Amino acid sequence: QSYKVAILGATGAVGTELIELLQSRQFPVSELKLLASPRSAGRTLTFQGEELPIEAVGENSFANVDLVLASAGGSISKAWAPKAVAAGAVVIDNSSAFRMDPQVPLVVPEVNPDAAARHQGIIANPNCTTILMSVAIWPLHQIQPIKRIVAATYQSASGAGARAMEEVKTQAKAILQGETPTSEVFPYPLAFNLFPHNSKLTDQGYCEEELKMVHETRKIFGAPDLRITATCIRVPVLRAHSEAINLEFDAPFDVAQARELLSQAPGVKLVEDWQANYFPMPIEASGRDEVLVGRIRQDLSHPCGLELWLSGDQIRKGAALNAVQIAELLVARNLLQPAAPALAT
Ligand code: 2RA
Repeated sequence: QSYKVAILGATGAVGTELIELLQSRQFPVSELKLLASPRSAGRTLTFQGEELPIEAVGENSFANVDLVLASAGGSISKAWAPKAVAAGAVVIDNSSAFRMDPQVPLVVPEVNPDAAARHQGIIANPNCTTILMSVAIWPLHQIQPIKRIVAATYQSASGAGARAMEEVKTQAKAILQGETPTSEVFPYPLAFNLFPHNSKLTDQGYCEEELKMVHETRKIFGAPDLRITATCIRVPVLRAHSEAINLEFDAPFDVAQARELLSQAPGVKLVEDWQANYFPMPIEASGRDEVLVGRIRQDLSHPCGLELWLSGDQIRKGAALNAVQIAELLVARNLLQPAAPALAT
């Protein structure tokens, strides 16, 4: 069985990673459509050795398409995902547009794969920080329900797209040459600097990025009362997010047991060499599928607290890989039916 797949947002950092992953993971693609904004139309991208044209997304873009992988921002997903579903496609959406819609499953395959079966045409890919944290803490939550999470994130420029990655490099060069860096993507220079995530602030004093971790984690875990707080910081790193996570349980969680669980957890690679003071770093997480987890230790301020540190590739497991793994899950569970071939007229 193979599927006609469309990538909406094919020219973005996540879109190009989706193309690479469909190829490297040998997803059964019978035909690939590359959809983007009109300004990208006409360019080509290579898939399985073939130069494919990038088309401007339009009313007929989804005819006979079985699966759409969307990563072009919330407004594009809102405009086109319902039309793709109406045309018979299943949409895996990387934007935040539908994540909290009760009819839309929010899925991390290592955590809540069964939720995918409840889709009614759209499945939402969680925010990158939520995916990376969920993969790392779910194995612990299964042993002892987590009562409270305190997260601090160190988010790479890639979360704001390919232009942001280029900008931080240009800024660094300018500073090293004694010039004043300029900023377009971010309101402030990121090179040799850091600042609270500049997503919209709410009246609770939290930004939208922080509230995504709160609400999305509760939905994925099916734990509406899970207490979570987050502080999200943009840091001058290219493409991997890191997170300092503090977990509180009802009873003490044995550190050795936590380490053992995470050493075998799906999607996790334990990175800990205490003698060498060697732990997860974004430069080592970049380009990898796994979430690197380490520095697992007893919280010395609370007998039922546990601390851990993680780094994960924001573009890969934080977005494109998780979406492709959801697609693989749909295929494995027969939840993706290829469109009936159009009857010859
Ligand atoms: C960010 N998670 O890092 C958001 C969007 N990818 O900015």
